[in-house]
Amino acid sequence: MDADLLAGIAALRQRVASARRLVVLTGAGMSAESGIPTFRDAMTGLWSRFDPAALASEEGFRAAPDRVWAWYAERRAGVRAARPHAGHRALGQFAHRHPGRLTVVSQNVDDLHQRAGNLDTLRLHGDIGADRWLSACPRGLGCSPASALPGAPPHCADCGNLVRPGVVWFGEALPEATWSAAESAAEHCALMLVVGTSGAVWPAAGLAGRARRAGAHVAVINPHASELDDTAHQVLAGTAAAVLPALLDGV
Ligand code: BV8
Repeated sequence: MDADLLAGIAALRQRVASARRLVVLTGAGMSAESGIPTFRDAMTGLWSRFDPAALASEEGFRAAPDRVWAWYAERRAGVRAARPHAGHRALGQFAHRHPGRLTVVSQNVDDLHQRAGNLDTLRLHGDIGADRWLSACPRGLGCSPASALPGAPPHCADCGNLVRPGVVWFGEALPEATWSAAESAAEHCALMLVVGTSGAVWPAAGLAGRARRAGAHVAVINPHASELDDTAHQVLAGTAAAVLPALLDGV
């Protein structure tokens, strides 16, 4: 790590030690060092190969259910094969040492934070491991899954309703209780760490500004420039797996 980054970490460690409440807002970059591709990183980003609107939206799913289902099946396999890295573990151990002081708010749909010990992570965009019915059952009796054809999403034997991934797609509202808990955490924290997000997706990206306006010190941790750098008081140009342990371990 270069001298600037080390100095930035040393200064921020003081704030971590004194912050009664700390929020860590994470994005796809938090999972990158666990081998899960980010959305926008030019070389590996999923969206550099796919059109997000076509895949991560209800319209896209209705238009091509098998293609979208296959994309999620591939990503689910990647999440199952991934392991939390030292940055996830640093957050889980911090929460264990300081019960009630840390709130992890994640845009990620994987379960790496939970597997590292942050069981109460607020997952704004849902859970890629969960399934739910695409529509309410038209008969109001509850759908009965038929045996799925290979590569196709499961469907209801009676009404044809499709099963979809339990994630929040573009144009869909975030889960209300999770979102309001995230807003409240942002407004009542002394320090917000924004880790591994481009700040491109709303309303999640707005949490950083909300924390700053409420008086929190906001620090971005990202090896590249992001749309939230101007909102932050401090930008640490490093990766999640390297910076978080240096910042949190021993505090
Ligand atoms: C909604 C789940 C309304 C699916 C995802 C203003 C306000 C409100 C909405 C909007 C708005 N402006 C525009 C919108 C619409 C839209 C939106 O934000 N569009 C964008 C593209 C402009 N928002 C929505 O549609 C949201 N819904 O607003 O609904 C509503 C209200 C009421 C009733 C009905 C409707 C829903 C958005 C959620 C979409 N779902 N995911 C799935 O995963 O398949 S979003 C998707 O993007 C992921 O969740 C991802 O986490 C998220 C954000 O991306 P990032 O996490 O930032 O990832 P990215 O690749 O961009 O960046 C990675 C970063 O990591 C980079 O900066 C990189 O440098 C860094 N990095 C790389 N390696 C490392 C690293 N950092 C640290 N360490 C490393 N090693």
